[in-house]
Formats: sequence, structure tokens, C-alpha cells
Amino acid sequence: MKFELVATDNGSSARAGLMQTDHGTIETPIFMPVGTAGTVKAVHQRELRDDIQAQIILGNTYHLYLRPGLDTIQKAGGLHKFNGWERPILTDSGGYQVYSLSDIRKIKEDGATFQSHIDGSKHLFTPENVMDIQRIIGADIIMAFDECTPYPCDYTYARKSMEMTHRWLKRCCDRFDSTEGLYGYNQTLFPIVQGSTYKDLRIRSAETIASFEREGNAIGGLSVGEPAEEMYAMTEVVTNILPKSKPRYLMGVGTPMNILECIALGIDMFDCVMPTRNARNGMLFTKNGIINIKNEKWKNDFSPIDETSDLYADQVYTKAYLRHLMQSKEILAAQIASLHNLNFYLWLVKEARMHIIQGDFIQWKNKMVVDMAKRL
Ligand code: PRF
Repeated sequence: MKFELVATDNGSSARAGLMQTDHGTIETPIFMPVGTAGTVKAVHQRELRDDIQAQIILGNTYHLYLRPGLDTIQKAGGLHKFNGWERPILTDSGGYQVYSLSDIRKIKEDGATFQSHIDGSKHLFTPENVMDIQRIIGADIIMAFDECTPYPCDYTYARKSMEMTHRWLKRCCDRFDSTEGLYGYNQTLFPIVQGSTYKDLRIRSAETIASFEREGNAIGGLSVGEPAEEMYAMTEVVTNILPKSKPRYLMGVGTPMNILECIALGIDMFDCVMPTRNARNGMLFTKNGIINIKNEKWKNDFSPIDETSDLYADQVYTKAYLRHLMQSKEILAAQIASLHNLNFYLWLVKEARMHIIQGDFIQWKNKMVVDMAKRL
């Protein structure tokens, strides 16, 4: 993987960059649609590639390992072959999903034991086997095995957990560096900063993670219920320490406003289920504010879903029609709304990139965060 900075903003820490992987180049800042089970829910690959020009998607180790299982993915020739996505993929390590999804879990120094949320079967994730699993899945960017602490979290637990995440990182790197990809292209491993909402822990964690000198770095343990101001404060502490020359990925963030604020703090990569999950509940993000398409007020509104968008689905379908599909629980409702929201998120980061290069990012960002927060 190669990362090159194209421009840096004068009024903030925002950057525009290029990340080169063996499956293609990614323009940063970037949003990565979440494809938990190897599919971005309700959106097929041609729409992702051609309609909204997604550059990289996410997959989850936890889900793919449980179903369809490694045997099937390996026989397919890796996840790219299995799901027909030829551009870059990033997989999360399971360090978050084990804690948020599985029924029973026990975290020890060796790793995390958990019960599948699908059939109750018992499993153990260790830093070593999570590297092996992500080798088999074959993502371009794989994540270290970490513990994401909840919010709030007492100081002693946060410190011990962070220290264990650092020891796990050493084990991840040792395993990753002594193995090779199975499919003939390169993979790279990103470590994850933890430390809850404690500034001193975040500083220690960022310094430790940076000292591993991997090709990119991630920030975890945020957007877990803390006030946005705390998330921004922790992100700023960490981005001031992580090397400027490498991409920075803020995991699981966030709202359109969170994304713009964190781009200003020097984040390059984001992922979040919000655009797709909220779409399935009828919430649409637009440049001018948030639409609840189920609202009665759209019942007879025959204007396009989004007049300002160049997405085919936004032009050809009306608000009244999408509302009808939502009310009728038609599958197409989820498809149109998910595509719309992902298109908006990708437009947002592309526009941010343009303004960083152009030199007026902060002015644009300050106007956008006000406009986007309106309720339409
Ligand atoms: N760790 C991992 N994945 C994550 C997180 C984390 O802390 C978060 C926190 N927002 C989202 N996804 N491995």
C-alpha cells in the first residue's frame, strides 16, 4: 500500500490523499460503505461501482467467519471473488462485533471466547487466528484484534484494556508479518488506538500504535455513546500524534456532521452503518437536511427524491412513491433509500476533498454542518 498527500488545508488539519492498493486507488478522505456479511445491504455491486462510485467497502471478520465460513470463502478464491467486488476491501477484525453481537463473551489475555449470535456455537478469537482468518478472507486492509471499551468506562478498566490491546497488537504483527496472502496480492495491517475518553491513555495509545510503524493507523473506541465533543477532543489528541504521512481511519463514525468535523481534525477514512441502516428506517440524508420519508407530509409530494442529486434513483423516483414503498414495506424502498444515502455520503467526502484542494474547506464545512442538520 502506498499513501500520498495531495493537499493539506490551511485552516484545519484536513488532508486530501491517494491510497494505492493492489485492487485500485482510493481518494481520501473516503467513506467506506459497510458490507458486513460480504454485501452492502440492499445495494448490488454494479450500483456501488457505477451509480455511486464507491471506492472501497468494508466486510466483517466475525460475520464471514461464522457464515458462510472460511472453507467457502477460501474455495471461492477470497472475498473479492466470492462477492464480485473488484475494488479494495477492508475487514474489521471482530474485536468490536464480538462485544456488540455475540451472546456470551469472555475476554482473557489469550483472546476472546464467544457464542455465535446465529446458532450459539462456541468460538475463540485470538490475535493470531484473527490474522489467519483475515488472510483467508483476503481483504486489502485488515484490522488488528482489539478490545473496544464501552462508554462510560472506568479508568482502571480502560487502562488495562488498552494495555492488552497493545500486547495483542504485537501478536497480530508477529503473525501477520510471518505469513503471506493466499491470493497473490498484498494485504496491509492497521493497528487501532484505544484508551476510552481519557486523554493520557489516548496519548499513550497513539504513541504506542505509531511506534509499530504500520502503513496506516486506526482510532477505535469512539462513537460508542459519548458526547460528540468528547469524540472530537479524543480524535484531535490522537491525530496530533499519529504520523501525517500515513492514512488515519476513524472506526464506526458517523453522522454527516461527525464526518466533516473529523476530516477537519485530520481523519482520512470512515465507515458507518448509519447511511444504510437509517435508510431502511426511512431516514434520508440530503445537502439541505434530513427527511423522514415515512412522514405524512410527503404523501402527495411528486417531486424527485432529491433534486440536487445526479443519482438516477433520486431523479426517477418521487418522494410520494418512496414513501408508499416504505409504508408497504416493499424491498425496493430499502434499495432506493440505501443507494440515496450512500450516494450522499460519498458525495460529501468527495466534495470535502475538492474543497481541501481548492483551499476553502473550513468555510464550506461550517455552512454544510448547519444546512445538513435541518429537519425537512
Ligand atoms: N474496534 C474495532 N472495530 C470498531 C471499533 C473499535 O473500537 C469501533 C468503535 N466505534 C467501530 N468498529 N475493531
